[in-house]
Formats: sequence, structure tokens, C-alpha cells
Amino acid sequence: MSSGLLVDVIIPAFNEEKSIPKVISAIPSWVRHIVVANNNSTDSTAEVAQKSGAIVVFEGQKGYGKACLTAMDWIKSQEVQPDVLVFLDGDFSDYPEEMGLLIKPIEEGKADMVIGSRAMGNRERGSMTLPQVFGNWLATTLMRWIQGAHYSDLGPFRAILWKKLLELEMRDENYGWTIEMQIKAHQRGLRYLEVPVSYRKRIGVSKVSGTVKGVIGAGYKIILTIFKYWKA
Ligand SMILES: Nc1nc2c(ncn2[C@@H]2O[C@H](COP(=O)(O)OP(=O)(O)O)[C@@H](O)[C@H]2O)c(=O)[nH]1
Ligand SMILES: [Mg+2]
Repeated sequence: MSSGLLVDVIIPAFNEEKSIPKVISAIPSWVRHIVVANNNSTDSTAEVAQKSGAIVVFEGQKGYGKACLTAMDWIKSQEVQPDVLVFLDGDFSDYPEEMGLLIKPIEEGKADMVIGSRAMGNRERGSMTLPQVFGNWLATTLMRWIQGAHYSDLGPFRAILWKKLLELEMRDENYGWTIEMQIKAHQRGLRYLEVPVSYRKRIGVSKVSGTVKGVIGAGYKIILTIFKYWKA
């Protein structure tokens, strides 16, 4: 696909030196800027990302959302603003070459935001941990009951119109980021849909769903965010 839209990509990455070059090289060539948001990685994530052709922005404060916000600030500082922003993890679990599937409904004017759903797509066995599968089910079920929003996943691989993303006034600085975006998109009347995406076992060590601290921290934050945005 050669999109008529100007697309930039943000990748939050913490210690992903092994996977990040693979992620970057699988991103379609029609993407303009690939912005890797690095929070104090102690390995060579920043160097290898830069060598692979990405722009690396540094954020001293840890947190998935904080990294995304810093990368957004960098994009805001550019003279030419993108039409679409894509978020992607740096662990090579997603298939960056599927990006066109996320952009297509936006390009066709059918959606403002498209979530890559792993629940609807092909998942390699073991690519998602049990708490992750259960957590996604619980979060999307609560969102349906409480907000009336229809999602099957909190997948990190997603595309959104840049202007709409700015209107969402994103705040969360860690693992409430994905669900905050989904709830706000629903409450503020964005047209959203999901497309199936593939998912494979990550390269390197999980920072969230594979650790007890990560599961408890992310689970707590996700539930808290659902209640925080109870009403539109
Ligand atoms: N910049 C930044 N990225 C993070 C942080 N924590 C996790 N990540 C990145 O967020 C993505 C998802 O983390 P991951 O460990 O794969 O979580 P999982 O998929 O739930 O197991 C990866 O690209 C990580 O490198 C953080 O504190 N800062
Ligand atoms: Mg992951």
C-alpha cells in the first residue's frame, strides 16, 4: 500500500536492543518519521534504533504513556504535522508490515481510530500470557458495561488521525495509556473500529505482562482508568 496520508510512528521502548532493529526494518517505506521513545534504557536501544533509521527521543521519567507523550511533543514541534499516528511496541510481537490494514479504514474515511485486535487475529501460542488474555477480556467487558464501548482488545498496535489524537488530551503516563485512548475515543464520538492483527512471541524480556509487578501494576491502572472515565 502506498498511502496518500502522511503517517508517523511512535514506538515506546525500554531495553529492546535485540528487537528494535527488526521492528524498524519491517515498517512500510511509506511511513515518514519513526520516533522511538526511550526511557533510560540501560542497553543500546537508543543507538541501534538510530542506526536503523529512527529518530530517538529521550525521556528521563519512566512509563509507557510518558514516553508516548514525549514523542508526541517532538512531532508537535515539526513544521509539517502528520495525518495519521501509529503506535507500535518495540518488542517485535506485532507485525509492522500489517500497518496498511490499520490505515486503510482511515484512508477510506470509515474510521478516525483503528485498533489492531489480537483477540480477533492470529496469535502464536504463548505470545500472550494468561493474565494478559484475562486482563484484556475483563477490561473490554467492563468498558462495554460501563461506557458502552465496543472493543475486543487493548492492543498496542493502533492508528489514529493525528488531529483527533490531540483532541483526546491524553494524560496517562504509564499503563493506562491504551485504555484511556479507547475510552476517550468512544466518549468523544470518534469513529473507531478494530481489525484483526497477528501477534507472536516477543524477543527479549517482558516488562509488563510477564512479570508479577507488571501484571499487578498494569491491571490496577487499567481498572482505575475505567472508573476514572466512568462518565463522558
Ligand atoms: N519507553 C518506555 N517503554 C516501555 C516502558 N515499559 C515498557 N515499555 C515498552 O512498551 C512495550 C510493551 O512492553 P512489553 O514488555 O512488551 O509488555 P507486554 O507486551 O505486556 O509483555 C515494549 O516496547 C516495551 O519496551 C517504559 O517504562 N518506557
Ligand atoms: Mg509485548
